[in-house]
Order: sequence, then C-alpha cells, then structure tokens
Amino acid sequence: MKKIGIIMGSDSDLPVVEKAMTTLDEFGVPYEVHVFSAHRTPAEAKDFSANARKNGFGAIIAAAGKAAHLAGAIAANTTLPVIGIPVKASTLDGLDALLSTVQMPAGIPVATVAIDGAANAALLALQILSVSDDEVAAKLDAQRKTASENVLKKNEEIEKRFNK
Ligand code: RP5
Repeated sequence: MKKIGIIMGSDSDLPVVEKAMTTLDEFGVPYEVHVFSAHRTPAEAKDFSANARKNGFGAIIAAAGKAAHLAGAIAANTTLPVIGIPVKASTLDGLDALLSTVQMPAGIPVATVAIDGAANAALLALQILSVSDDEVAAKLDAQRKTASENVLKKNEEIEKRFNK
C-alpha cells in the first residue's frame, strides 16, 4: 500500500495536522510525518519531495501558516498529488495562508482544502489512493455510509423535537 506524506512547516502546526493523522489511523493507511519548512529548511523539503515517489508515497499533505509556500514548494519537486492545508497561525486568521496555498501558477497544481481542513486533506489523500487501491475504496464507501446514517439520525431527532 502507498504511504501518505504529512509535512508541516512548524511543530506549531501539529494541533491542526493531528486531525489528518487521526483520520488516516481510522483507515489503517500508513503515513510519515515530518517538519520541513519552505523557508527555514528548504533543502530538506526539496529532498523529501524529490524522492517521495521512489520512497513509496502516493500523495503528500503539506500544512503551513502565514506566508504558506510549503505545499507549492513541495509540488515544485514532485508530480505526486499535493494537498495543501492553510493553517490559521497569524493575526490574519489563516486567510494569508489560504491565498498563499491556493494561488498556484499554471503547471504546478496544489489541491487546497479549507483553513485548518486537515480531516478533508486526509480524506482527499485517501480518495487519491483509492483510484488504484480497492481496499481503501471500500473503506471510503463504508465511511460515507456511516456519516450519512449519523446525519439521518440527527435529522430524525430534530424533526421529532420541532415538527409537532
Ligand atoms: C509557517 O509559519 C508554519 O507553517 C507555521 O504555521 C507558521 C508559524 O511558525 P512558528 O513561528 O510557530 O514556528 O511557516
């Protein structure tokens, strides 16, 4: 099974990134976690991304706040799919990181999730793996079914309470 790479620009991003790790744990999909910064440790970020495909990764999640160039810098050095998580880490509430992550120039795509959207980043990475992994695809189907059943239960409770 392919691994997911989870890279964060700083260990201060960990509280956000942990939601991606929890989601991948629920699916039993292997991942590696690293702190590499586009600005503070660019050589390590480049080395990881340039070798990621041959090291068995199928997708990379990159989380960063402020002037968030990490996902783009990683995408510059690999043709694996890269998913950016803009992290709310400044007085600009994550809008800075969202714009830095999402506004990639043509030719170097980054799939950007919501500000602090780590669970969706993990789910999207799993959906990417599911294209060639039937076991992951089946787990995703089951997870959608459970999520849908949970919402239907909540709807039933609300309907009982308010529709007399
Ligand atoms: C970004 O700057 C990191 O991804 C983090 O979100 C933000 C602040 O980093 P620290 O100063 O907390 O290390 O590069």
